[in-house]
Amino acid sequence: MSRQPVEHPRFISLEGGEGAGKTSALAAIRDTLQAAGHQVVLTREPGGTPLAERIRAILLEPAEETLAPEAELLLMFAARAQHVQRVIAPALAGGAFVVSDRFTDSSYAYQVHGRGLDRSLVEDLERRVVHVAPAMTLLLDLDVREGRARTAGRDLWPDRIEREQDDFFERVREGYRRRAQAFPQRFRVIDASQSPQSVAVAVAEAVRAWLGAQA
Ligand code: Z5A
Repeated sequence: MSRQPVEHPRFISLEGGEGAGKTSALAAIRDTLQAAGHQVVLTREPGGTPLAERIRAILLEPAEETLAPEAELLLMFAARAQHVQRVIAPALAGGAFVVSDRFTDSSYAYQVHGRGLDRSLVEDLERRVVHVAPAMTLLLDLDVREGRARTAGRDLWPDRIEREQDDFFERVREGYRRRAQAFPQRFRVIDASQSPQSVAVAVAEAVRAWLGAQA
């Protein structure tokens, strides 16, 4: 069935490039929602269910055989279909807030802008497979080199996507910025070059303001 994904009022996604600081931002979102009395389910993509985590391993483990961009996209959506049906939709139906570390915007940023795949292919998969969208997306925006410098010490064995060159990640960043411009109601862009504490404060303020506007 093909239909536009519907924004769910308790669904939040977090996006950004490598090293943007999603880990502490996620904690700030969770803490803010819990402080307001809400039940929160934190999850991530690709992954979020045992089977989807196995697909994540295929996607991220470096392999001799090059993964075709189309295969990469379809694996992202295979994991997403499983994630939506097994975790996200049941949690939303049960009244919880769902906070996903990455969602469909990642596929537009990485597979459309980064890899150069046709946007209509992703739009079609989104309409046919996903059917749900976040009502708020926090984008941690950061200079590509700064982000990569942050993770350089940690990633002794960079994953398959982290092995891409800077120009790939520049296209990804530009892709995110264009999505934020195209969907200003949904996106909140956070300057991720600030200290972790300042990013956490900015994230918490954005979530509180959003909750206030919804009430
Ligand atoms: N992907 C895709 O292509 N298509 C899709 O549809 C989806 C995903 C869903 C896996 O995602 C990959 O999948 C990802 C996109 C692709 N590929 N890449 N590259 P992931 O989210 O698991 O991977 P990631 O983005 O590479 O995660 P990351 O590098 O760990 O980023 P992060 O979570 O934002 O970083 P962090 O762990 O919070 O922080 C990284 C380091 O920076 C750490 O040492 C921190 O202490 C430090 N840090 C954090 N914040 C700061 C500040 N403010 N100042 C200084 N240092 C900081």
